[in-house]
Amino acid sequence: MSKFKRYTITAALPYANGPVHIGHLAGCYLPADIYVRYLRSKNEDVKFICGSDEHGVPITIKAKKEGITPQQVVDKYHKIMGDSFNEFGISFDIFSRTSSKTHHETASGFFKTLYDKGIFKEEITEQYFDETANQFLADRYIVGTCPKCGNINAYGDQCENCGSTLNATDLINPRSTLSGEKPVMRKTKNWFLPLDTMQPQIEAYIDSHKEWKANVFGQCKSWLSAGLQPRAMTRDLDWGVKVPIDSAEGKVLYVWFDAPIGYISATKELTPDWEKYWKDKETKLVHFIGKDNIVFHCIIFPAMLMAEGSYILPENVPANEFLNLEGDKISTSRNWAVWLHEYLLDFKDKQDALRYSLCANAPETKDNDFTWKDFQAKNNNELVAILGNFINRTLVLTHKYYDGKVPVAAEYTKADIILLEEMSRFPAKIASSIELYRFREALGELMNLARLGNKYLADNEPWILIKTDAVRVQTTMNLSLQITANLAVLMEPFLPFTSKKLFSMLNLNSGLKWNDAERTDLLQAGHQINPSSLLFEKIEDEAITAQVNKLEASKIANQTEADKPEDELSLMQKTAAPAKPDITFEDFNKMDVRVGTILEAERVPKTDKLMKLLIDTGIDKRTVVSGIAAYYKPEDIIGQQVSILVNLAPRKIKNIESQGMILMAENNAGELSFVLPAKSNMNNGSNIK
Ligand code: B3M
Ligand code: ZN
Repeated sequence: MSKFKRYTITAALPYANGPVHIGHLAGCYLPADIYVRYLRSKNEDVKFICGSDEHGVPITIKAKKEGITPQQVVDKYHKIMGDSFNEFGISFDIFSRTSSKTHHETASGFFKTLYDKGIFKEEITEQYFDETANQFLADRYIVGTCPKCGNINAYGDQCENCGSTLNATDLINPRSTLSGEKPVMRKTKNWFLPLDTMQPQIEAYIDSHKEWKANVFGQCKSWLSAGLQPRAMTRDLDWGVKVPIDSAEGKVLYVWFDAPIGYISATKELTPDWEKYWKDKETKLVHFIGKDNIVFHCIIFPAMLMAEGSYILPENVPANEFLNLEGDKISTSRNWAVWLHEYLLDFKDKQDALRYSLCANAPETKDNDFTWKDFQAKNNNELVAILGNFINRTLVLTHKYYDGKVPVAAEYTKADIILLEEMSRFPAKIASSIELYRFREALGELMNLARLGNKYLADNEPWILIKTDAVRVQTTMNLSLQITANLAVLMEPFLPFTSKKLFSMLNLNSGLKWNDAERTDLLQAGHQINPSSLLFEKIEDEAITAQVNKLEASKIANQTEADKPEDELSLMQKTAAPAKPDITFEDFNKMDVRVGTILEAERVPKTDKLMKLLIDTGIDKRTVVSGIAAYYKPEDIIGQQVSILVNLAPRKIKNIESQGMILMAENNAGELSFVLPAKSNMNNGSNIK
């Protein structure tokens, strides 16, 4: 298949501070699992590595909140996560944890190697310190305004709004999340990875991977062009892997130093042969992650591996974007999530329905939205009506006409020969999409094979022909059964539970592999199949309404929450974002802003936010796509005056050319309002300056 002899596939180590939700699944665990199951089916040598990330501030913050120790937090969530992944069919070869002895030894050994090689810059710097809590404030212990995008709730290590990696000292207006107080500066010694001096090597590495997904490559390039900065690999905290040098009393490794080494320690725990999977150039190392982890996997971890010197580097990092839920960002603190362990209780034995809908809707190239209605539609209109329907008809007719024995195919018609050819092309088609990490496309092809089967049955109508041409029906049913057998093989990575059931109904060896599906005779004439049952059940409205109500309840609880006296953080939300850097009058003058009037308005189909507007600008009439649909109804804004930037270069949005931009005011809650002239006698085309 490629120049590689074996594969090391990792999925991001989830923080053991909460259960798994559908955003995690769609972001990395499901695509990783599909990829690995496919590789196994291709008989590749593969190790699928994961475990829980048990260090770092997210854990200690959670412990404080729940009034238990960090160890109790990680024990609790390591188990919940591991069990639910397992029940959902995420087929890790190991789900380890970073509190393990092997991990502590491996991570501290790795640090020591870099230290002994003189890689780190040892520096005394001023770091934020909370005098009330008597503690240094690293990473998530501190929030403040992001210097890049103005988000007022950026963390000390990362801004979740714009994705920038930050140092705590970059934050404007910092606040301790422990006491809410303004921290003071205090001197402390830390060890820095000199990403600045390593930039040329890192840049060469990234540039050798132009095949990476555009979102991943693009993010890397933008960090590189901003210029890499040295980054502290140690922290003044007490929870984590102790820094293995004498002068580092009371310090631990930065969680993003130890966590990726967790992949290595887990492999060590899995197999004594672990070095093959990490040090042999013929091993392909692929990290599946969500987009907020890109910099750590594409820049910082490779830099650590380069500095160490004996390891291979990640060959690909196919990060996904985010999955939203019912139009809103998934949020643990607001309980706006579909929790996997709850899904597994509410939808017994329906793992594949969720696997299907998350894969069909995976946020591969942009953020996507999960809605319960869409989940129901995907199950009922696709799994039941296309895939299930084809297989069910085939199996039922086989039992009815032939007592469950595969009939002999008689003579092939021209149409049969075309069908056989088409069938045999599916394994390669699906494989090539999977190998390019295009799992939605791959799943779409799998469904096309079922569609092909449905069409074949509809064209040949065996249920009518049985009365007049029984011999012809034998051939039709034989071929339909062959398609069914191929589906059982090819669906395994996506729908492993259904595949298993189907293999057993077909009384077929589930050890069949991917390339077997290139054949069109997996079921021999005379082979006895087992009694069949429905592979998928319809999901009724009641089940969906119950889930929607559950979310509604979270929303109401959050609103009541909002009525409570404001805490420090929400007060900060009321403050305006800081001003952007100065521009010259010439810069300003480049913008041509006019008064215009909305002539027509309609929602852009299949989007929540977008509206297509026709605007009279006084100069011309033009189309503008604007993200206002959540705040205005089309019928309410026809005739509305607006301010419009008319010399913004046209750009395509959802395939519509947008020629300009409507200026909107946005408050801290994200609500939008038109910005209009205060007098009514401003004709279209009036300059705004
Ligand atoms: N625990 C971050 C996260 O869950 C982190 C991933 C570590 S992968 C080495 O978003
Ligand atoms: Zn930001």
